[in-house]
Amino acid sequence: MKLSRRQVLLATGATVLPVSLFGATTQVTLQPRPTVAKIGQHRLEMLGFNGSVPGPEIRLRQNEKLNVQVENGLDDGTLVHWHGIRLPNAMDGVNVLTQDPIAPGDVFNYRFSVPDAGTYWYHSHYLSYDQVSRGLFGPLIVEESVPPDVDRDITVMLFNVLLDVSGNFDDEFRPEHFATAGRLGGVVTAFVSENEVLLGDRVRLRLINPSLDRVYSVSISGVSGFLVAYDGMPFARPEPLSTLVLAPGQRADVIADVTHKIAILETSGALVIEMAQIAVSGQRKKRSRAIPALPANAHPRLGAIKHKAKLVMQGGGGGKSHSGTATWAFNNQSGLPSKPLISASKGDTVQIKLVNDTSFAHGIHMHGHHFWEVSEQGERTYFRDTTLVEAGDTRDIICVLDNPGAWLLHCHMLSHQADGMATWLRVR
Ligand SMILES: [Cu+2]
Repeated sequence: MKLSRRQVLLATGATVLPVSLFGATTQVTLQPRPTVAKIGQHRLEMLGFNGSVPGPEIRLRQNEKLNVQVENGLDDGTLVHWHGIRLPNAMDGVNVLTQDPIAPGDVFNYRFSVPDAGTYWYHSHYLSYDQVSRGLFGPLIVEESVPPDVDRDITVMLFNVLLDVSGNFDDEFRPEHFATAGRLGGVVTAFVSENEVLLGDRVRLRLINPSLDRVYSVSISGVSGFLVAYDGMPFARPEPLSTLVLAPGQRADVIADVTHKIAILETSGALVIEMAQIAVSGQRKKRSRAIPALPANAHPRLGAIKHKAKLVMQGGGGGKSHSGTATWAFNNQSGLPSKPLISASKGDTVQIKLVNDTSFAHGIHMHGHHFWEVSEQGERTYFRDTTLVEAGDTRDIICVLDNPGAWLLHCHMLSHQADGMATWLRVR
């Protein structure tokens, strides 16, 4: 189900106003509740927003306002986080740092505007290792003021589930799920928002990895085109499309021309798994114009580096010992510390050295900001909100902390976060 701005406004009886004059508001209700969901060929008892996995696609234009009423239909508390959106801290949906959980039966209204165009997503951020793995996530699409010239705009969410011996959804977390690469399900699939295209169509594919722990190596057959953005943020120059590595939380935008039926393939293991197919139902004349870069989002202005910090990832199976109290730790501390990793003034530029001293990869996500990944040669490269640091690797990131509040910095392998990998940044 896709909720466009217009449909939502019509459904709520609101008036559509020109964005440039008043700034339109999109009103959405999200109700997390138990749901029977179709995952691959399986019908499974899970959780969903508004009865579906993924939850409804929320779509609005850059700089518009979003009002989301969350009505908790679960037996547990819940919270919703808007991954990658630069929003006021109080709307970030993080337990302890920004709000208390929404109790069963209670309602909470999230209100914020969306300053950056691109591909984002929303998900539960309370008991998230459990609630996200059960299906509480959905796409959040922010359209450019002038969208690129494409025939179809298709969302692709990569997901997997673990089944028990009876073929039901396996909701158990075992110690090895927390202490290794995570809880990786054998049913690997992709939810695509459209099932048919025409040969010659120019398509935008928005790939999102909402999975609990799994890193995908994705290749896309049947198209010829370019990679144009990571984590919502456009590249100055589109890059040739090759295999895409997406850690939990990460996104990639592709613009490409259809040359054959499309297959979304997972290629990280020995087996190639076809996660989804998009059929061809006819033909149109192919565009001759080159695929353009997306319009840039506003980047923060870099200053001299005011704070330098090191974040050492520790623990896990086969890992060295540390003095944290759980399986994993950051800087010898498991779970959210009382003091932030960095306490900055608004606008400070900071550098964080991410050191992976474990035997597993970690996808580190910063809330409320994007940051630059820095190459080994010391050059700023991609502007992202989640960075994958492989076992034994080190990566510097540089960030302008320009959004006041208390912001979580954590591993987005949510099994790792649940078992120790979280810290935070303070911006005053
Ligand atoms: Cu991790």
